[in-house]
Amino acid sequence: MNTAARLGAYAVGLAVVFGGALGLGRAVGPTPAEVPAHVANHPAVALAKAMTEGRGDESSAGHGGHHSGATQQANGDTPAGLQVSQGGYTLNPLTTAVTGQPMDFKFTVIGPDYKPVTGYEVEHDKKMHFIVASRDLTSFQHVHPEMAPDGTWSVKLTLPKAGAYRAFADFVPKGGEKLTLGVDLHAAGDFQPEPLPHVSRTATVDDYTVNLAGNLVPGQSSKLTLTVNKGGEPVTDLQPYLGAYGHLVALRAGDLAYLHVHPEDSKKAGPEIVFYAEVPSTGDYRLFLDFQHDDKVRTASFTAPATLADGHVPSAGHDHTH
Ligand SMILES: [Cu+2]
Repeated sequence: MNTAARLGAYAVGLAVVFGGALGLGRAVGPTPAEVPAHVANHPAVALAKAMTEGRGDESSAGHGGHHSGATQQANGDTPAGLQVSQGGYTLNPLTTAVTGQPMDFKFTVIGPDYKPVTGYEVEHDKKMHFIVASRDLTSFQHVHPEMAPDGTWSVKLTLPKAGAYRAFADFVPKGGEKLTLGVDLHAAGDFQPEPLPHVSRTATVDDYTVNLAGNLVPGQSSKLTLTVNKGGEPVTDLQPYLGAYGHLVALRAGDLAYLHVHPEDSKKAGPEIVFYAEVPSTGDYRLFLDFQHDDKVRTASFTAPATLADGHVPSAGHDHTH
């Protein structure tokens, strides 16, 4: 992006940053499309493309699990969740001593008037979606805090192990734009970092197997189809959860950029759940699907690399660049 375009992007400010993924997704359309010119011509993408020359099939890319690709931004938009303060709103944790024990985690969102925000729009049945993921992306929780009249949110939370976590508050302040603010939490104790789980199109949770079809393509609205099976049989009686048959959160490996993923409106209760995700860059993403069946919400997790439009995974350059 040249300087003028970059300034233009800043000028439209909120719309780009907060609504960018959806906006571009709509412009490009849900059906497979060519990489937009501004993306295709971006030096990082051109470089990534050049680096994929002679690249083998996807499975070889997935072989390494983590580090399957370089993280190169496809456009100038700032992904959500990377900032604790944005657009005049600040995520303010009130609970500072975080432990592995069950706790009542409290926070406020401070608004442009420096006071806790008390007015929120309802989105997906809730005023506040609170996501907590370990920084190594091996743990994920999606919970819904309750707000006191003074704007203090609280939620029962147990961090499963010691280490660093990222907490995301995903909300729409009354009269404002959709925002996702993020803050780090640190659970004391003996910390054993785990590598990013290997790239896989299959995830299991309890008796359920979920398959992932579709590729994440930087700068494009990418169709992802998740198919839920139980004991080898397709599940056709998924229960609506928060107004949809599934909710998908995508976090970028490396910085935990938070992706807004939009479900396709569907009256069909499975086995397929369709989403449109737009990733801002190449690199690996961790996808977390929440779905409800037999009155229980479960989470299926996948590691997926963002690919170029032809399905190739750009290489980080450590295995075959010469
Ligand atoms: Cu939620």
